[in-house]
Amino acid sequence: MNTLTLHIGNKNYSSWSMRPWLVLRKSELSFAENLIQLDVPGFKDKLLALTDAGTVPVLQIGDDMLPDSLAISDWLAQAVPNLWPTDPKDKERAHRLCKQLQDDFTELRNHAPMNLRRRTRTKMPKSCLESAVKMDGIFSDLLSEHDGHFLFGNWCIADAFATPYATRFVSYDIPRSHKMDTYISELMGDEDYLDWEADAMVEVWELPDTDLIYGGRS
Ligand SMILES: N[C@@H](CCC(=O)N[C@@H](CS)C(=O)NCC(=O)O)C(=O)O
Repeated sequence: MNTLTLHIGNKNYSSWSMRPWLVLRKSELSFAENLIQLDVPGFKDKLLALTDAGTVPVLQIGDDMLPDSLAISDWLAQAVPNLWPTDPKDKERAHRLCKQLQDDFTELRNHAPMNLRRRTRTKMPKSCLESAVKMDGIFSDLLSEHDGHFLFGNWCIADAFATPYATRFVSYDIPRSHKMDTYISELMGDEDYLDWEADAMVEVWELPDTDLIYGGRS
């Protein structure tokens, strides 16, 4: 197998980067990581030097560059078994859910940006809370339908895609069902997640616009 390097953004803020990083950890493939500090002068040029997408994450496979968290996860699932559910219907549903987690829930994403160091109890806007309720419903139904602690029973790529959202519920103290809360604790107690979080906690870079959203540090 070619050498793998995952190019990522700041661990405190880059929700997109966290997903394939978790998938890579679960794949047990060895990989290097290259962190590019986001939103500082010259950062976009560095991203565009990797791929035309101009975004992270990017998986470097030998000399090839693969952008997009879901494309990277799909590539890894081809290389390593069991990263998607084994049941074909569940596999298809898990894939569709990942796409939805990429494209939908805009209100939740915009009003509650991932910020692992953040803890606030400020009341969030109605549209954000509605988006959260919708996600809680989808996740709770899947958890009820499957045995095990994860959306489709065993851990799969959909759980990696859910993890940055889990942190938002905690950072912004967003109301949730008991089932959702238990699931969030599972994701945020995961040893690979905790390694990522530990790195985020000691990062020195701050994005004031994100840190100050909804009342600043509290
Ligand atoms: N659909 C892409 C989105 C990636 C994305 O938007 N990444 C953000 C980092 S969290 C980024 O690179 N932002 C820099 C920019 O857009 O200039 C994926 O799933 O990887």
